[in-house]
Amino acid sequence: MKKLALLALLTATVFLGVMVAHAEEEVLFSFENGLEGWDVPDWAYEKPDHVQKEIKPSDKFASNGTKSLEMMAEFPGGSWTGAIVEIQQFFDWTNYKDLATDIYIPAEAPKGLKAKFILTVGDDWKWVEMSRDFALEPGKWTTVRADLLPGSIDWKRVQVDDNFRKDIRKVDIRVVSNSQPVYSGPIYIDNVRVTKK
Ligand SMILES: [Ca+2]
Repeated sequence: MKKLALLALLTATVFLGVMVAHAEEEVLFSFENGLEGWDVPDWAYEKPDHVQKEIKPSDKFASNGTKSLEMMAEFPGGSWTGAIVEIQQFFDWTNYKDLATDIYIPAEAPKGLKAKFILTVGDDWKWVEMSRDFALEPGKWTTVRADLLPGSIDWKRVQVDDNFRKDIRKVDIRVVSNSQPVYSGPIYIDNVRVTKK
């Protein structure tokens, strides 16, 4: 009987372990195999207030594995400018609670750059920006994280519900200089991930 109880306890422990593992993060893009489908949208090359120059895989910095996406940008200062990268892919994130990525700018880069996610959602391809942004710390990885749960207030002018979560069509990451700072150089993006509920 004691053996049975012990077996039951062991089984329960293993089961619990599996449950905990399920709550972990799931890496979507780590750029270990190139750009993995990420690109700069054509319109962003045509708009003068968009200042990304080129993107490529890099092994200079990584927050997951050994490689990341390097985006070169030239923020001139004096007005709003943004640098953007995008993946066009369908995602159903009904079973996930948040979306995150890590962004690195070199130690010699200025303070003041800010980053956020933008999603394209649903049949009408609605452009949905985050309602807040994350200040990038020179010389450090900064995690940009957005709540995906129903009722989330992380997204502008949209009701986050299961319809929103299950029909994501594009994910964009945008780094912005709002008049300040001036910066010409690389921005490294890695470890785009979602966390299970
Ligand atoms: Ca990586």
